[in-house]
Amino acid sequence: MKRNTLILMVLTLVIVAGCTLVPRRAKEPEAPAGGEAVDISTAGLSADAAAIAQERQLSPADITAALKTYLPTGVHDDYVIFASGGHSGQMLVIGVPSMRLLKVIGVFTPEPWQGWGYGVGNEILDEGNINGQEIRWADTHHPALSETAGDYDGEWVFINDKANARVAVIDLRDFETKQIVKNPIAVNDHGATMVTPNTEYVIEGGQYAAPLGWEYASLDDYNEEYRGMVTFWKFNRDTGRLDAANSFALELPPYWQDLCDAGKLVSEGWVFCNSFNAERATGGIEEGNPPFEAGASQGDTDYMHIINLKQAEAAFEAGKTTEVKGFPVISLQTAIDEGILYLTPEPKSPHGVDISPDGQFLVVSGKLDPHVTVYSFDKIASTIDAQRWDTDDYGVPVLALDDVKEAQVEVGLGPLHSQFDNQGYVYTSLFLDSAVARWTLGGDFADLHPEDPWQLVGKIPVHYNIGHLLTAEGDTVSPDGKYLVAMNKWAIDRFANVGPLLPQNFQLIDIDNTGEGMQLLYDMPIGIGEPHYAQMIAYDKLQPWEVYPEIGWDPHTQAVSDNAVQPGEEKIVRDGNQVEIFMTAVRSHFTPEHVEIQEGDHVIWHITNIERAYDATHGFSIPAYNINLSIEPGEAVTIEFDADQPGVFSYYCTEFCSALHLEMTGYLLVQPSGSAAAVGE
Ligand code: RUQ
Ligand code: CUA
Repeated sequence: MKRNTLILMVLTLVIVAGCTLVPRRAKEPEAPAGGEAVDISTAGLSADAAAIAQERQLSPADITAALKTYLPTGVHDDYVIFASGGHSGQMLVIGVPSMRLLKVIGVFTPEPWQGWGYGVGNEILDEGNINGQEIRWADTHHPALSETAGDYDGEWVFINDKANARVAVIDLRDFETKQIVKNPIAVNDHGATMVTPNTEYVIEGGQYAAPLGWEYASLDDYNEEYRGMVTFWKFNRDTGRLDAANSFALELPPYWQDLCDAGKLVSEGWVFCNSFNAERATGGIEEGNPPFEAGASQGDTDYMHIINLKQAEAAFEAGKTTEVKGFPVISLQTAIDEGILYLTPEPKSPHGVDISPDGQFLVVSGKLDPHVTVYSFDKIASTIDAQRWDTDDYGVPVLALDDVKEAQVEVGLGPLHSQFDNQGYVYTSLFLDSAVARWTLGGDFADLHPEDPWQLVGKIPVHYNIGHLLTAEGDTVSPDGKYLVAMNKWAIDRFANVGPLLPQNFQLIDIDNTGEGMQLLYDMPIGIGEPHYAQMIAYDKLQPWEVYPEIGWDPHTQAVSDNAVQPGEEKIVRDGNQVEIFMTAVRSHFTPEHVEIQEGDHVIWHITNIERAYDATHGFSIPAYNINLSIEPGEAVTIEFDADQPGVFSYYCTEFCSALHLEMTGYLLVQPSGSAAAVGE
């Protein structure tokens, strides 16, 4: 660390003192230079560095940014981002500060490198089918890392599919998707996924209202028939699965619920969801109605939903539910009667509600209001206790804004989402300003900024049109500060032109130099979809396996498979027209290398990678049969197919695993039915 600081100071001084720099482009505010001049030779620094910097026209800020993000070979990142893969339906894993893409995890979409959906994973992908229709893409929005006591624990990560209201579970022991659930009562979602502080529940809030179960109803009956919802999926850590039998939903008014967040510490046991279109506009521009964009922003306020999850859980356990498509739903009336649901106004067309690390403050930004509005949980609780409220058209209690508001802070144009650090600062994305605003919390955080709680204290431009942003451990009870990533919707001129469809731009920002502003460090193009949200966890909290724990491991059950094949036990067993193949893979051969069967056979093929070496993965593909597997060290897989195509098919290993990798192959010979060979002549 000390050496880095020294190098940084030296380089800064060399550049400032010795070079005439030609600015190539508009620059961010530069990092301040400082310290005493140091002799380059005693610092052990190459004298060429200044020349390189000059030749590449690097400013002092560029050099500090490079030094802060560069990792020498073999050095690991301090943080890992789990980002939504947007339309790709996948999860991106990115190192910080290097911003290197470490992995794309196959989730809702088949992924060939991981062999996800080409013989393995198909049953999990099928869990996400809708009425028998295969859905093999997703609009992933919000990943959520599992938490213990409000802190990321590095064990699981969840993500939603907005387009189809589905939730996926990824196990961080092997970074593989284990489950997909389709929400039975909603066809799309948005306020997902968020977890309660001990990951008891994974929250899935809806968005565009529809009759529950998405049965047909005329838009003329919108107020009566259309509904919002939030679903609480019970997570079972022992099985590593969402447990539908212990999950339930809450019927909500047909306001378009947007994003949710779980309360923590003082607000633990509560869930908050913002909404837009409290106007209940139903669109129809083609019939002369106001378009949604106008109709849904006519009013000055929308509604934040305040949900007493403990009460909801009690109502569910007491059986105070009705069933929609076989799924238990707490009706709106029950939610009112049981004290489960409350509303309070929020400035128009907000996007998101974010809860401060102490659980006390709820931050909401109206996209069309230059302020963030901060609510106090204490005030919400005391207003509810005092039963001081009006009601909306459905009879839901509405708490007056003045009763529950703590502060409003003017931050800039188009505020969307907020994140927190460990210095009492909040960072709010400004979509219209293309900037990140930094402002101060009050309350218990006021000690950190006694002179100016609830004040805007800085802004940094980003490029361009930022949506979400994330800070290190930013959704936990103890954020780390240090880094912020702006998730920008538009890149425009930041990267080489790759045609009219441009990548998203993740910008890494140093927020650790408190009091000295924020520094833009790095631009990372995301050329795979639009990742809406991401979370950043300390790398040392992750404990992934290097190889599967034992030979013959089934990643789906996370136990040794009954179908594991030990070396020496390879065989081909025929039973009628069913052929079962027991195969091992090890550098550089499959055993067996000849598989001769007959057209029409049903094939069950078990393969175990018997390697114990780190990184000794083998692939396995069969042409024309759409089979492509990745078999990691220790892993056992089983595939099944009907041998409906006669001919000669060379299967081979698709990972360059060794010097004799090309020889890691074999023949699948499928005799045509009725041929001499097939009838055994
Ligand atoms: S939203 S800014 Cu889905 Cu969280 Cu996109
Ligand atoms: Cu195994 Cu290539």
